[in-house]
Amino acid sequence: MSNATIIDEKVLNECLNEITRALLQSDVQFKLVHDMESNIKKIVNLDDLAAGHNKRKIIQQAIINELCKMLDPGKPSFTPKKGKTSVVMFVGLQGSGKTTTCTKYAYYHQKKGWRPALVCADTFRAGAFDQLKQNATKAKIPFYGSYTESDPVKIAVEGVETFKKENCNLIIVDTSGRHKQEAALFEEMRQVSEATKPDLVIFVMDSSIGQAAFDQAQAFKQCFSWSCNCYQNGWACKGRWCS
Ligand SMILES: Nc1nc2c(ncn2[C@@H]2O[C@H](COP(=O)(O)OP(=O)(O)OP(=O)(O)O)[C@@H](O)[C@H]2O)c(=O)[nH]1
Ligand SMILES: [Mg+2]
Repeated sequence: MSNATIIDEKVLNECLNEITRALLQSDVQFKLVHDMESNIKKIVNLDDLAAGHNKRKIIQQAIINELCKMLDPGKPSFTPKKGKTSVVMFVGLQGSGKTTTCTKYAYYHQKKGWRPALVCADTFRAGAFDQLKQNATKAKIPFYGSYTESDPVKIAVEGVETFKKENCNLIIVDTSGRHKQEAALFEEMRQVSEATKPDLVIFVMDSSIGQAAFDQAQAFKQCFSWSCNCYQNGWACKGRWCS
């Protein structure tokens, strides 16, 4: 577009095609890309623009707005409340970055004046507690976990209670993962969340998984929002199949 002398329909279409192709190649959902393209075309009406208008700038702004809209959930992000203890639980498949992100989240809030603490409710993977301990020690954040207890729900509850007594106002519960979406993992997440009543559940995933993020996020979300607890073929039913 920078090289074109006249900005017309053809130049705009070429520009949008290039953006569309890049997004589709990066595995962005077709509907999102299609909606973005038609919204930009609706906003940028080249025929109605008077000669004095800077068409390049108008197109550029419309594109930026639409790209940002794709990532905007439309509501403010969660912030812990002053004078209250918030519990935040991290979930995700194995190796998705939960433990690392828990520490970053705690560190970020510590710098902002909160009193965070980390609870290791991962009893599934060997070395999980040592990993959280190392991260927490480095970031100077109190932590709770056990080398011997095998019940994640018990550890989570004990950890939350301990830190509530110690006046921590942001208790972060790290949980275990599995290499795929498994009934056992969802059941464990449901139990930990029922026992600790988190104010926020954060789903962690690798940004390179593309559209699979949608199915994974939805599968985890169903652990927390439906009432039926049975599993069918490894999937949480959550009222979808049972009466
Ligand atoms: N490049 C990159 N690597 C990351 C990031 N977050 C975590 N990792 C790495 O990914 C690997 C797994 O991270 P963990 O935080 O242990 O993941 P997890 O979800 O807690 O894993 P499990 O507890 O086994 O389920 C580690 O080697 C991390 O160093 C990130 O944002 N970028
Ligand atoms: Mg972990």
